[in-house]
Amino acid sequence: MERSLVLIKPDGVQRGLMGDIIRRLEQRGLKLVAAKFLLVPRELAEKHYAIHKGKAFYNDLLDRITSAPVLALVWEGAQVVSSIRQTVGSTNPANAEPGTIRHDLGLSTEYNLVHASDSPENGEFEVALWFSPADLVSWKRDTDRWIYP
Ligand code: FUP
Repeated sequence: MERSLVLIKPDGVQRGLMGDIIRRLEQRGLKLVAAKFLLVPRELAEKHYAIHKGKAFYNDLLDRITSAPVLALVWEGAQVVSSIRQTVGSTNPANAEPGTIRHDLGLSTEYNLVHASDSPENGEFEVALWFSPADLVSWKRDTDRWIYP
């Protein structure tokens, strides 16, 4: 089953937007299977953003993600990665569609509120990086038959 790691980043936590962001994902019909509220160790941030190492914004990116708590979430379901990316919107909120999290709640790339896995492969990698297998809750959701055919 496909999984996506979503991080509500320090700006989302500081601005009190955790509930709003979770509500949008829940109302879409997505299913939560794990959650963890934490201060991100620098080493974890480096592994998470390894693909950006060497870029001009890399150090600032690490400074921001480690600056205050993050809420890490795992969502599971068919095509969950693309569904969440659609609900999250473009990296730069100025380019994000109205109705998306980044458009509706943010104004800058640096403070764009959330991270969401960008492929099923990265979803698996990131979930394994942030969570141990025992953290993932396997559960049957009674409303699934009203969401999926
Ligand atoms: P996304 O997958 O939409 O989160 O975007 P990227 O993986 O391209 O970028 C990861 C994070 O780096 C973004 F959320 C914001 C930050 N970033 C900058 O701060 N400056 C940039 O020029 C590009 C990205």
